[in-house]
Parts: sequence; structure tokens; C-alpha cells
Amino acid sequence: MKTNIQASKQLLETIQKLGKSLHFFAVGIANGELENKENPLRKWLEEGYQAGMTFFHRSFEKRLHPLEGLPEGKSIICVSMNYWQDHQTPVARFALGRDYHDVMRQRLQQFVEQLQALIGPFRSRIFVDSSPVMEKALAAKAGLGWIGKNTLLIAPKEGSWCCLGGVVTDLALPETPFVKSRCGTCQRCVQRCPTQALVAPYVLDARRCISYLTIEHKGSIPEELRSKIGTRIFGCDECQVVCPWNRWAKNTLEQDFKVRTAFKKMGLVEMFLWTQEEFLKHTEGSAIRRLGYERWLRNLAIALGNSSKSAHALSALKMRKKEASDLVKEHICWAIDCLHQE
Ligand code: B12
Ligand code: SF4
Repeated sequence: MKTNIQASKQLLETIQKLGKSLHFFAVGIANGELENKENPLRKWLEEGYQAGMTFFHRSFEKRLHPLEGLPEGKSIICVSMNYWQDHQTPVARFALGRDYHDVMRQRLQQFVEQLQALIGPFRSRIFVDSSPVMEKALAAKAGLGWIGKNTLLIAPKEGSWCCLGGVVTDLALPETPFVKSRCGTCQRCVQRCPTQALVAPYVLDARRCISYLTIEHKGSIPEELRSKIGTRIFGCDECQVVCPWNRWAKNTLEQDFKVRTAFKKMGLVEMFLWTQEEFLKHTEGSAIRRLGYERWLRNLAIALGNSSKSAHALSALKMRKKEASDLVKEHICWAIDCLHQE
């Protein structure tokens, strides 16, 4: 028995060391059970906070039992990877470089191959927001950090500027210790959210969240929220920027995450005037590409309406209006009205 415990401790050390060498800033183990009497996912869905993300209903049970995604699945190796960089652009930091799904998947693949070379074959299934898995709840269970009032996973030393992922395995691994919440009485994220999307600590109403509206939402953006979006064109970082636990954020080690020149150098008008070909060229390999050109223009029209009035912005909006789809045209008209009112 004693030797078994020792062997599994050693295995855990090997896994954590390997993970760190591959630039994961935290590595922990969770067993898969998430079901509890007051399941927060159920309540969240009942309130309609998922907005148009209907996939949650389809995969409800699977999300609670992540081990079932792998025959004889026993443990889940959870990892996080830092994407922070000190650039303020209209694009949220997680999307400034290459798509994190690709970066993480490739790195997790390397991790599995190298671990198999060290300890022999085992079954595995990688996830990076690719299967119905509750990545934050699992990461919290594995002790990578705690779920903060902004609903994101916060790590004690690194903060929340990280993406999450993991590997379901048939290895029987010891669960790593849980980290207690350190949010305390702080409410900065809840108070500073521009659209009051954090309707209570730990509860996010996606229908109001700028990240949802600019990335996931397909149609017209509710008019009463447009002015609050400011000049954000893809995602929102506000509830992380204000979090005191992010004070010590360090620049990412991943070259692939580094900001693309287009987002660093180009202004809103220039990006709004990209042709579809230019949009595809500048967003190749980026998470932004999945937004599509039409929603890209929709978001930029709002950002221009919220920026300071300039002849350049007005003429770009008027020019685009001539050939725009109904969706984009509606947002352009709103933006022109905003600029005329200034
Ligand atoms: C749907 C989704 C969104 C939606 C909804 C966000 C949300 N808070 O749920 C939208 C589009 C708004 C969104 C936005 C963003 N997202 Co997102 N998103 C997801 C996704 C696909 C599922 C999340 C989910 O299951 N939500 C449902 C609710 C019920 O889950 P929950 O937040 O865990 O909810 C509860 C908990 O906080 C819970 N709770 C508190 N304590 C505990 C303890 C336990 C054990 C449990 C079970 C629950 C629990 O109570 C809440 C219910 O009210 C995950 C990837 C994945 N597969 O997990 C990425 C993910 C959460 N997103 C991520 C990121 C980076 C973002 C953005 C920062 C991007 C940006 N800059 O614009 C923003 C942040 C907005 C915010 N404050 O959450 C990262 C987060 C990394 C981290 N450090 O936590 C993830 C993990 C993707 C990844 N693989 O890295 N996202
Ligand atoms: S991402 Fe922005 S809009 Fe969404 S909850 Fe955080 S601060 Fe609010």
C-alpha cells in the first residue's frame, strides 16, 4: 500500500515537472465528479444566462461527467497557460495572437507523447474547449486556483490571464489539493463591469456580457448595450484588468500568443475598411476568423460610433453603408447618429 502511494506521488511529480517544462503554469489532477445537489450549471441555465449558447442544453449530462468521455477514464490532468501581454488594443488579450485552441492542443499533444515515452502507454483524450467539459470547475477541483467573483479561474501567483485545458486519462492519479477562494470582500469586477453582466458575485449573465455580444452573438446587438461596449471589437478584459490578483501578471512565454502587427498598429477605421480578403489574411490562424467578416464589420461600426468624432470615421461609415448587409447597415446608422450627436 505504502509503495503504491509513493509510486503515485512520484508519477504526479513527473507529470507536474513535464507540464512546467512545456510552459503550463499550473498542472493538477481532478477526479471527474462534478454533480452536486445545488449544481450551479442547472441554475444558470434555468435563469437563461446562457443567452444563445444552446449547446449547453444538449450536453448538460456530459458536462457533469467528464470521465465518461474516455473508456475506463479515471483521472483528469488539468493545465493552464498564461497568455498575458502588456498591450491595450480593441481586441481582448486572449485573441491577440494565434488561436489558443490550436496552441494548447498542440502542446497537450506533446505532453501526452512525452509522458508516454516516460511511463509507457495510457489512454488519453485532450480537451481545450473542444468537448463538453466544465474547464473552470475542473481546474478549481484540481487546485489550479479558485473561481473568482468574475467567474474566472484565478491562480494564487499568476492570476487569471490563462487559458485552460486538460487530458482525460485512464491513469489512477492522486487528486491535488483544493485552493480556497481568496476574493474576500473585494467586489471590483462586479462593480466595474461596463454592462453589469455580473449580476451577482460568481454569476454572469451572458446576455449582457461584452465578450458574448462581440464573439458569440449572431444578430443585432441590443441598442441599450452598444454605447457600453466602448471600442472593444472582440472580447472584453475589464473584469480581469481590475482584479488585484492580476497585478503580478508576467508576459507570456509563448511566441504564438504575441500580438499580431495588424492589431498593434492599425486603427479602428483602417480595420473597418479591410476588404473580406484582408480580413481573412490578417486573421489567419486567429480565433477572430470564426467571427466572420459581417460580424467583424458590425463590431467595428459600434466601436466607431463610440469613438471620438472624426471626418475620417464618418466618411468610412458612410462609404461602407452603401454596400453593407442589413445587419451591418443598422449598426452603421446607429454609429453615424452617435457621431452626429457629439
Ligand atoms: C461559455 C463560455 C463563455 C461565455 C460565458 C462565460 C461564463 N462565465 O460562463 C462567454 C462568451 C461570456 C465567455 C466569455 C469569456 N471567456 Co469563456 N468560456 C466559456 C466556456 C466554453 C464554458 C464556460 C461555462 O461552462 N459556463 C457555464 C457556467 C455555469 O459555468 P461557470 O462560470 O463555471 O459558472 C459558475 C461558476 O462560477 C459557479 N461556481 C462557482 N464556484 C464553483 C465551484 C464548482 C465546483 C462548480 C461546478 C461551479 C462553481 O457558479 C457559476 C454559476 O452561476 C469555457 C470553456 C469550457 N469548456 O469550460 C470558456 C472559458 C471559461 N472562457 C475563457 C475566457 C478566457 C473568456 C474571456 C476572458 C474572453 C474575453 N477576454 O473576452 C471572457 C470572460 C468573461 C467572464 N467574466 O466569464 C477561459 C477562462 C480561463 C480562466 N482563467 O478561467 C475558458 C475556460 C476557455 C479556456 N479553455 O481557456 N466565455
Ligand atoms: S468580460 Fe467585460 S462585460 Fe463580460 S463580465 Fe467581464 S467586465 Fe463584464
